[in-house]
Amino acid sequence: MNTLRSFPRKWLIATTAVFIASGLFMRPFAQKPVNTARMEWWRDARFGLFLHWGLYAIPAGEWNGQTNYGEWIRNNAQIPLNTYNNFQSQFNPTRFNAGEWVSMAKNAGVKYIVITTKHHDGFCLFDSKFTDFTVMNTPFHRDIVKEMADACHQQGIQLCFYYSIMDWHHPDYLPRRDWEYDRPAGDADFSRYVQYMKNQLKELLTNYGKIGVLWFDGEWEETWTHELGKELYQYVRSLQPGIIVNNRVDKGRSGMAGLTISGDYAGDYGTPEQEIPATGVPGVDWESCMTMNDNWGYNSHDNKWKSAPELVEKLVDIASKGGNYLLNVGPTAEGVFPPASVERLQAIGSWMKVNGESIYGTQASPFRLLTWGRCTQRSIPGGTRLYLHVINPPADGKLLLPGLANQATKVYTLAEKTPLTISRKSTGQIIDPGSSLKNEYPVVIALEIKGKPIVYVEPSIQAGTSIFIDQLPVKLFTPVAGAAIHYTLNGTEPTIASPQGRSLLLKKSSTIKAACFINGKQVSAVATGSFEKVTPLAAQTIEPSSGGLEFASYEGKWTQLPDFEKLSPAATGTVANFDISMKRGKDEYAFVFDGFIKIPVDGVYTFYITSDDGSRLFMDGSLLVDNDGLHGSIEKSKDIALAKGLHAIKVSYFENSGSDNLELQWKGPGIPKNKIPDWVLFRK
Ligand code: FHN
Repeated sequence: MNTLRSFPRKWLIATTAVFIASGLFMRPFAQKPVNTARMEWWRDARFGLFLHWGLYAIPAGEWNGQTNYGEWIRNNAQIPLNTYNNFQSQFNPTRFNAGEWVSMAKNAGVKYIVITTKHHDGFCLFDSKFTDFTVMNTPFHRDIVKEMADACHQQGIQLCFYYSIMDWHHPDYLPRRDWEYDRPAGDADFSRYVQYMKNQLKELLTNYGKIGVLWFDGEWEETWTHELGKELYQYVRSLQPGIIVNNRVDKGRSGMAGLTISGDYAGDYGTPEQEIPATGVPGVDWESCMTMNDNWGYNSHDNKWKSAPELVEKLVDIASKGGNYLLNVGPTAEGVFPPASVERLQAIGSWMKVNGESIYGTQASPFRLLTWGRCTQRSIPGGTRLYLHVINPPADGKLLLPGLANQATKVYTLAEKTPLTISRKSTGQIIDPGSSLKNEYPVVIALEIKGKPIVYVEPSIQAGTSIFIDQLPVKLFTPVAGAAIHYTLNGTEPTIASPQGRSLLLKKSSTIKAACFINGKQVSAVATGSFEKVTPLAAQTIEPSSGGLEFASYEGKWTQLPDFEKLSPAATGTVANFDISMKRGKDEYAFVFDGFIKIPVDGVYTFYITSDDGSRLFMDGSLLVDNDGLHGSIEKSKDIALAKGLHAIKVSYFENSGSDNLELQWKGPGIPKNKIPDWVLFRK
């Protein structure tokens, strides 16, 4: 039953013309930047397999009784180079079969494979004339990259190369690990190392056929520069002009969030790691790389496996945002995939065999949010096919497509082609999927519509903060040309009789509800925003002795912030700011900073804490921002209303291993977001 015919067609044509002519589509498609035709195969692929394999598979995560290492084992267990090099004489993956690996990937629905040709430890899985630290000088004595290249070519899978800029083995790489007292820099020459990399990249891009992607990594150390990154990008493209290069060739990556910051940074796509962006970014290519358990390299003790349905949901979520999914397997020292990885690849393949068309070659969702799942889309003759991935079936079983204005022509389950019914309501269309939703994996429903999607997205409610002490300006915005926004301030549903406008000034706590109306009819879902008027937290009545903070440092290995009350500090003292540079080692340490911050005027302040690994920010004794956990560099923030004067501020932080950083920023009345300056910090 399709009741769209009751919809005023003349109106629909008029508004459609306005939208398409103005290009003001309610939700932009993932526009493809021109002159990057070479990326089309990669965009259509959507799904790749990451392989982290090397000498680190031999210890398999264990060293001196500790079992939580991965491919960083040489660094994190501080294994001297001469000891680590012994693994080379043990590397003999007799069960390795490139054809089997590629078949498992292909049967899982993977379209490209990224293999670590050289990871940070410097060991090469390929035959190189520029070092002996390769697989050719192991008992295995076979060029693994060559065998992978042949198998990929035979099975129609695009082979791609991971290559680490950081190199803990090459004598010319700098910096050394800060614990490598037995390996001084000596006459190390970094420019000689850069030439070594180029020599190897020429081998990799000359001897193994067409390579799809050069997946650089390890670009974060200070010796690698923006200039070197731009130059290396051009060098790689000169060897294979059609190759794609990720953004880790240069210095523009925004930490683990992975997208490229603005500037002339090289790299064709962003590389979120172990995370998926909250939304897609029209016209921006990106690929989320993720592990199946907690490690990239094989760890025989790591049984924290994500379930197969969870992995499929990540694939669906990523594709609905216009991204690619690079899912990792860490093969064992014998040369096989861990059984748990094999099981998951097979399960994903079963789902992809039936639903792969909802992933491959699709574009991002035209909807801002679907509470019950995700959506992808592809053009079809005369219209568009929307793929609706039902992940959390709604309680009433009805699937609302908020703001969808197009006429539906067909609705059916993708797997069984079972016809379904669709009906219209003022704020969109509703599909009744009947009993077809009961499944642990996403169920895909195909909805075919005429033309390009026209989605009247709900208005966005924009304000600087969610709390205020006096008054708060709020903007109501919609990309829907020709729409009026009607709103209420008391949490009731807006109607055509509700006030209309785009700019508000709140003077009391309010719950704003706003919707788009065209020709007197509501066409979008309702957007909600709550804003609270609060009293600023009173300042502390203390007389600080001097500037700066008190700090206590601790040493130990944690995966979350410890209870510092139960620990004895390794050192204590005073410091001008939240500064971890006086740490004793690069890993396994923690800090607690205590003091007061001088708030210049009554107002709402936003505090930001960025850290790798975990951290917490307390204000006047209460937890304000919780950024705890084992993670890459992540920023979290919170608003708080503070009265003028001194407020107790405390920050706790820990670093487990790998990269480390801690940064405190603030924003407030007349203060743009920036680092908290020394001169507002005081101690007793
Ligand atoms: O340090 C590497 C890590 O070992 C792994 O290769 C990941 C995969 O993207 N990249 C780096 C961490 O960001």
